[in-house]
Amino acid sequence: MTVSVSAATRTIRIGSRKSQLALVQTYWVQEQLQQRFPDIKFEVHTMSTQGDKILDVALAKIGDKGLFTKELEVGMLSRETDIAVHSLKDLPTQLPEGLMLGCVTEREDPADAVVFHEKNRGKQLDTLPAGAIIGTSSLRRLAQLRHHYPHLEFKDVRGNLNTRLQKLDEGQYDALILAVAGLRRLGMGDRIGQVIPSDISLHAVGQGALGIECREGDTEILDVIKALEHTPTAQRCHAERAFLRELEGGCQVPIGVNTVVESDRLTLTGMVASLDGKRLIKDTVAGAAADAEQLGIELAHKLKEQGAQEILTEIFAEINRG
Ligand code: DPM
Repeated sequence: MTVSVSAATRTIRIGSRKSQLALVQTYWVQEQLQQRFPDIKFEVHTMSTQGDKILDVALAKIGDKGLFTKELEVGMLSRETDIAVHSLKDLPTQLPEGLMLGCVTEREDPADAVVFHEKNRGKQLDTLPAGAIIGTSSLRRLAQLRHHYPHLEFKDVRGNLNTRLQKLDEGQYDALILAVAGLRRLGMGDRIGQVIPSDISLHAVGQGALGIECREGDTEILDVIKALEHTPTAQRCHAERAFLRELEGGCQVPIGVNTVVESDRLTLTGMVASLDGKRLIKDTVAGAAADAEQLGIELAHKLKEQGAQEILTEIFAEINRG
């Protein structure tokens, strides 16, 4: 691909969070771009986000509006940086005015994984003893796993991956639920004891993909980052994000998805669950991959017709109360 680059674009500044996972992801993007555009200088600028600072409050209670992304967005709007690399699942579906999702990279396995405490080696979720404590602060994971494994107990866990694994190893939990993608990117894929199949737990919208955000109208920069776009992943993620947006769910609600693109045809499955896991509404739509967003909207309407809105309204009330 040839992209003409003006003098002003000779340096592109990339905003990133400082966590180990964020940096691994950002350096990967930097390296991929550098290989394709040797004449441009790509600089990484790190920043702390609200989500990195508030570590003692359950995620669901601090709201979801760009907890891990806002400071990076301010950086782009004030022209301190030009682009930002995010775990796509942390990027809200509504972006601030003036910014856009410019690129979606190829997805890692989007599934969730179980990491077991050493004493539970060889076990799986269904063979853990009754009352075993599972660490997660994802309402999505909580609701679906409660639905399938009523014998398990769930406890909040916060902090970065290393902190969480340390708490597990210290014996505070019997097992943790974490994204396969994050563990693999940090070279800790060998700690995965079980990959949870999609018929048990649907993954989060955008899980396993990176999203590169940029300013609207910066066409040269957009052309540069588009070089890393993976079309089938982008189609899947645009369908998933349209589904979430249409349900008006933030990232901290029990909403899960699974998408497949094959021969330009996209199949999207989505679910909304109550926190106790007792009610779970799930359905599937399929159509042309080029109509990804439309399919996401269609699925949201299907779930609303089956009572998804009531479940979400209850959950928002519950979160705000407690
Ligand atoms: C969001 C959720 C979690 C992260 C909620 C969810 C997990 C929180 C938890 C929106 N962001 O998944 O239902 O379990 O306490 C996050 C991770 C990654 C990106 C870590 C993880 C890495 C994987 C990826 C945190 N954001 O989910 O284990 O790139 O998708």
